[in-house]
Parts: sequence; C-alpha cells; structure tokens
Amino acid sequence: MKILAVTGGVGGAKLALGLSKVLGPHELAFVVNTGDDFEHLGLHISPDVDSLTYALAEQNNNELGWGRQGETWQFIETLGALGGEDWFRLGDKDLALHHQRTQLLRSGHSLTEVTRAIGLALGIEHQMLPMSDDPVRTMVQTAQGELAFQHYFVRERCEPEVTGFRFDGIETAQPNPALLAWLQDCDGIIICPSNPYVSVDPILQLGQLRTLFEQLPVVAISPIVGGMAIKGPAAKMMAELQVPASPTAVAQHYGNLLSGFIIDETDASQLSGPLEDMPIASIAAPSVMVTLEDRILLAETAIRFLSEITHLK
Ligand code: FO1
Repeated sequence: MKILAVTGGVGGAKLALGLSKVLGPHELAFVVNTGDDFEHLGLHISPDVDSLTYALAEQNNNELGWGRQGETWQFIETLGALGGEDWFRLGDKDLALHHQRTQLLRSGHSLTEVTRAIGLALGIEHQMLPMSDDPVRTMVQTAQGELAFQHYFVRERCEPEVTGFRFDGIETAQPNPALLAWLQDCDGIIICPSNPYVSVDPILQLGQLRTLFEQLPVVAISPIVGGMAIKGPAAKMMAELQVPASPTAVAQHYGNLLSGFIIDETDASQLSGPLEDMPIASIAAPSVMVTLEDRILLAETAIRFLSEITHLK
C-alpha cells in the first residue's frame, strides 16, 4: 500500500513519527503545510517542515512541543539583551538548521531539495514534501485586522479573535511536482490530527490538490478531543468562527473529501449522533499521543482503517 500523509504542526508530526515506524519510505510520503513559513531575522523559517523534521529524526523538543531537543538559548537571549527581536524563540541548534536552509535556498535549491538534504543529514529517509516550492503565506483575519500567521500565533499568542483566513500566493503557487508524482500511484491518504483551518486547508486549496485527493480513499483523524484541541488554537478558532468545537464539525469541514474519520474514544458517543448521518465510515480509537507506542498504535489503526475502506471502494 502506498500512502500520502497530510501534516502540519505539532499534532500532525506526532502521528507522522508513528506512521514512519510502520511504513517504509517506498510506502509512505508526507506533504507538509508551508503556509506558516516566514522570513525572520534574515532566515527562512518553515515551522511545520521543522516540526515534521524533528519528529521523524526523533529530535523533537517534547517540553515545548516545537523546536529541537536539548536546546540552548544563548543567541536569542543575547539578541533580546541587545534590544533585538526576540519574540520568536530560535534555539541555538535550531538556528543552525534555519541558517543551512536559508543558505541552500539562496544558492538556488528548491525548498523540496533543501528539506530532503536536511532530512537525510538527520537520518530521515521518508520524503517530506513541502506542499509547494512557491511561497504561500497564511494571513489570519482578526477583529484587530489581518496578521501574518506567526505574528498571530507566537507574538500575539493566538489572542486576537479570528474572523477568517487568507492564503497569500495560493492562486499562483504550483503544487510540489514530487507530490504530484507520488499521487500517481498512491492508494490512499491519511490526514493527520492537524488544525483543519491553518494546517490542512492551505494544502487542500492549492491548485488541483483537493480534486486529486478526492479521487482516493481519505481518512482523517480528529484534532478535537473532548471539545478541546490537543495542542494549539483549533478549538478557540472554531468557537470564534461560530462552529462547535467537536469532531463532527471537523468532519463537516472536510465534507466530501473524507471516506473515513477517526475520533477519540472519549468522543465515541458522537458515532451514534450526527456523524451517523454523514456518508463517512467513522470509528473511535485512542488518539491522544503521549508515548511513541501511542503514536504507533494510532498509525496502525489509521492504516488498517484506510486499507479496509480501500477494499470497500
Ligand atoms: N512557537 C511558539 O509558541 N513560540 C516560539 O517562540 C516558537 C519558535 C519557533 C521556532 C522555530 C520553529 O520551527 C517553530 C517555532 N514555534 C514557536 C512553533 C511554531 O511557530 C508553531 O507551532 C507552528 O507554526 C504552528 O504549527
């Protein structure tokens, strides 16, 4: 079975590691959101690519959720003491990755090539495919005006009330050619438990990607558990957009894209509620990932479910 996993952010990266332990590089590739990318301190920062890279390399900083394990903060603290911009915390080790990415991009390599080179240097064999090599920038529309994603997320700590999103550059950006090649003989798609609005939607709205995905069995895992997001602002965004923070609302958001949906076992009552009325196969399973075993277990559940659906299709 050849699978594409759609990921962005910290929750998605956790499952990505589990999937990478179950399927080899010829069976599994990742497409990752680049709408969170920005240029900062002269560097190209690609936060969701970073989260995926550190997760697959098993170098993720578990305390913070983002960034690299065993980090030190001399650079950013010194910069702050000099009066420089220190709201976006770049660790010393992390800084080396951003520097290397930026240098390679400046010397003419694509983001796909750079991501591959950095991944290989960290021992990652699975393809990590940025959704596009062209810039797409998520803009968060708020009651206080439009904010660049990292300004909303980190600088303003997700506090402004969200009214909508805009993906700057999405009309002209081309989907990653390596992603289109992978899709040609791909058997199915797993959408990791990432934020549907800011991690997955930029990918779905890029070129013909949603249409291509719709031709395959697609299983998504709800990032909403017990009315809350495991990590990040998804539940807060849903409330501000007047959408109930429930797994069902996530399934409704994805609409006809989904063939299967996995919700957490604590939300199992939704299976006999509104989810039942949707033309999607839904199951409940443990989806809160704390240990590596949790990630592998959820990965195995998602792959098994996808393969059952594939045989039904
Ligand atoms: N998230 C924070 O909450 N604070 C930070 O200072 C921060 C720095 C940072 C540096 C590099 C990187 O790759 C990610 C970083 N993140 C930080 C996480 C990141 O901005 C978000 O988790 C994602 O954009 C949301 O998916």
